Amino acid sequence: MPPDILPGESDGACHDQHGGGGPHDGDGSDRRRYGGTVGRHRHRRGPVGHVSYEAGDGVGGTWYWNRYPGARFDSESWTYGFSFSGELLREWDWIEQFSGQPENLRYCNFVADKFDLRRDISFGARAKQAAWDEAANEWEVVFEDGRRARARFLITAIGPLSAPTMPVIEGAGDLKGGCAFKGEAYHTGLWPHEPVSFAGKRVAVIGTGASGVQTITEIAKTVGHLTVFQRTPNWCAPLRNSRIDAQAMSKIRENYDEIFARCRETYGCFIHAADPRNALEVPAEEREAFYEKLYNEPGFAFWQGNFRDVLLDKAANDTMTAFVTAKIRGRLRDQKVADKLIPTNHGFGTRRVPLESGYYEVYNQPNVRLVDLRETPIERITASGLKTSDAEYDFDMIIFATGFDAITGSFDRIDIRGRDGRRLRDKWADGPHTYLGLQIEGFPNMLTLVGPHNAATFCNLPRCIEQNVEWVTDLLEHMRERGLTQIEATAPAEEAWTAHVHDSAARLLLTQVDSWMTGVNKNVAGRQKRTFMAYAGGAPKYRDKCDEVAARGYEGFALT
Ligand code: NA7
Repeated sequence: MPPDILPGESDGACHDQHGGGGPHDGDGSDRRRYGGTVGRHRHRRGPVGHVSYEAGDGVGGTWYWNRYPGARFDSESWTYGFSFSGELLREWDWIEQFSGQPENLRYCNFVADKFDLRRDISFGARAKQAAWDEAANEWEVVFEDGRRARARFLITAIGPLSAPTMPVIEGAGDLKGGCAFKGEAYHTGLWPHEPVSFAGKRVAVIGTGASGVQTITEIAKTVGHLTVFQRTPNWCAPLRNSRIDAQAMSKIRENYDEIFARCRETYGCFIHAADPRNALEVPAEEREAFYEKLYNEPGFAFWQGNFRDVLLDKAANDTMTAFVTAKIRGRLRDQKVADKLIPTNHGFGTRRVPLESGYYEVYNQPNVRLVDLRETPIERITASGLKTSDAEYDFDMIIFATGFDAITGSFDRIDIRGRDGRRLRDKWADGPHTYLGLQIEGFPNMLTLVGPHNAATFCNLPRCIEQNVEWVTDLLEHMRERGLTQIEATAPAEEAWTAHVHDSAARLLLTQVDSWMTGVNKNVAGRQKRTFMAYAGGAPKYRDKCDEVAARGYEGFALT
């Protein structure tokens, strides 16, 4: 007998692979102690037998792959950890407000050890194909190394930002190799496990998204000479990280219930809730004072805790953007460099905001140079460095911080075939079509944790992943109790949800800007057009909708 649940290849975050019905602490006192929020979560191994397949050689997902210097949370650590186990919350101490990658990976390993998860995970298994076998009512998954697995349910936990992309530049090669450069070359999302030294080296970084900003800031501390190649500047805001001492940690621990309850109520499950006022209704002086206060607060306070309309209304956004512009100018000695670093084609917060710890000051260093690729594009990567339209550069190392084929890329890299051999890639050729971002018509028994059209993509991820996992776990229990063996979204339900996803995004300013959030990746064929791929109605509304669907006996699904 095949196992009933086959979680998919998991190269998303560690929570992607471990949230799924595995961990349990079975301690009733935890539930009492941590009350509603934590008590809601499941304390048991999955409802039926399952095996997990993981592309990496260890747990951690995002925190396994993204080992680049400076990689860390942008969410407060104590809002990002798993909430399902009081015991885990009691045992784990966060040491920084925004924990760094090595500690995050240690956390993922701690969780895997504590709940004995490794015995259910097959590592080094990158899925290549997944096909629905109608006669057997099962999925068959084929992995790159030839392994095969069959299961009644296929649960994908493959991550929204887990398919790295190399730039389409002559000589850059692809992820498998072929780079013309003879020195050290790394992609931030595939960073080596061995230590990398920057001391005395001439280093190039291509890309200034969240990964580039973190990398640049960290390596500038030790690098010989750094050249940053920027195509589109991003608006960044200060992270304001700090240590968490024992006293602060025990306070956090006492407040976990309130913390998770607050996260449940906010748009993206962050600790920061939007201010109920509209920016332009507030007198200018008071508005500036509010911006100043938020700018000095840690994390996404400035982005997510701002006036309710700054991400919706251009005039309101302009006031916020002007405030940040002045801040950036004040941090840079050379205003010509400031001109290059300040975005002019989009307002603050309309792309994913990288949080930084001294990023702008890096450009005040005499050994750091910024090259604006809008003025002088890269023509090709060479054996000794790269050539732009006006100069040749020699380097010891090139770092590609060029991002991911976001949200659907991890699906596209697997040949997924549903009913009658229909390819998912073809079905989604003009953008994803899903029901609740969790299921797809024509692909029975495949459930997509943090899939496209799911609220989880724009979320403090573990919070939304836990919601996805609980919902899927309840669904599987519901089916098992009733002897049901197949679930599939109906076409009308899928159509309605897809339309609703598009409607939910229409009012956001960010839909007017190219970014991974709007499905644009100039390095991937077919990803030049904006296609909104996440649910933008906010996590609370999404959760309510999922609960309502379940309460109505999984309305919109055909269950047989
Ligand atoms: P991002 O945010 O997609 O950033 C990728 C960067 O690489 C961005 O600045 C791109 O410029 C740049 N890029 C990509 N291709 C090229 C080429 N061909 N030439 C020059 N520059 C290029 O990825 P990250 O890894 O930083 O972050 C992804 C998310 O992961 C992040 O938001 C967090 O949520 C976690 P462009 O903007 O396309 O002009």
